[in-house]
Amino acid sequence: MKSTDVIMLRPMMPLVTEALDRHFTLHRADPAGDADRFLAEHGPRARGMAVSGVRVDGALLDRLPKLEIIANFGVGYDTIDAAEAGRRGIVVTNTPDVLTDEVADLAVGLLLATLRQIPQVDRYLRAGKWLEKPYPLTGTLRGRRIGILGLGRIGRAIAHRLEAFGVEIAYHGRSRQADVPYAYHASLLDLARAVDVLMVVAPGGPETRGIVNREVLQALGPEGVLINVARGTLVDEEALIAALSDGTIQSAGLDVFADEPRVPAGLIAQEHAVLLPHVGSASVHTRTAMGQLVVDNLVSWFSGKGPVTPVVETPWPRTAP
Ligand code: 8YV
Repeated sequence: MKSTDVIMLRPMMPLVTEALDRHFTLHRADPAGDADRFLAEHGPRARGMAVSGVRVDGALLDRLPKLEIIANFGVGYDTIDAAEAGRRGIVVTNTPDVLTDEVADLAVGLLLATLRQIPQVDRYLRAGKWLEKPYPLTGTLRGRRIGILGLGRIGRAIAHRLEAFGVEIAYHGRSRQADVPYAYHASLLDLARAVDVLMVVAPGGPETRGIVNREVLQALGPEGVLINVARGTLVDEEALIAALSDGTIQSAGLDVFADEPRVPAGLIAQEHAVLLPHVGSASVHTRTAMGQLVVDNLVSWFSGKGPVTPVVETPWPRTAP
């Protein structure tokens, strides 16, 4: 395996880099260097690629004629054209399961932080304002109806946690799921009408771009709270800024943004919103497990044992087209 060429277009965590360096001939692009030259030099021989947040489309794949596998760091792989990879016989892998609990924990934490204004209350104390008067009373989770957009692995883990809080839970996704006790709504708009918290946990990509739009926010209503731990692209950020500014909804807790790490000034200006820098999976424990799964996928593949966690677009064993 050591003679197998693997490329890395952007820096990844040391665990991944060091392990890939041990197992393969790893070529790492210099972030300050000439990407085009790197691809011209190493692209023709690369059989494996480890990626994190790199856009992988047909034009890039054209430069990687020997590529067999793309190992993505992250469960979401909306930056990768996996269907195109599949057409070319390239396997794409992601890092499911190992981050489910971490992201679900963070989502619940973000919900509570948003409703009870935990960051704002902390800022209040530090500014010495408690000496003047108590912090004003906040909103609550009590009596809330929670709508989950995307009842996949993470959505289910969030719902499972929320059951313990004694709140009503409903969901919307591509299809009704027979094995859950939560109310299903066939459209996102119907779900938004039926709840006052919308938790976004669905995948990014062209199919879901901007689906949380002005109409959905209006349906959520003046008590409404939007929580997003999935991808910023699902939310029409301009519509959200307007909805937060004019009271169409009450508040938002966001871990993800459409153009990370750039966050619109219109969102930063919303004192009552809670904004996090995409940290859903960002604990040492979970990022280590994710990094290890990236390595395991590449090692397994080049040992002839197939991918560990292939994505649905590139199933393994391969199914006939
Ligand atoms: C990743 C994520 O850590 O898994 C995902 O889809 O969004 C995060 O958990 C992130 O993509 C890596 O930067």
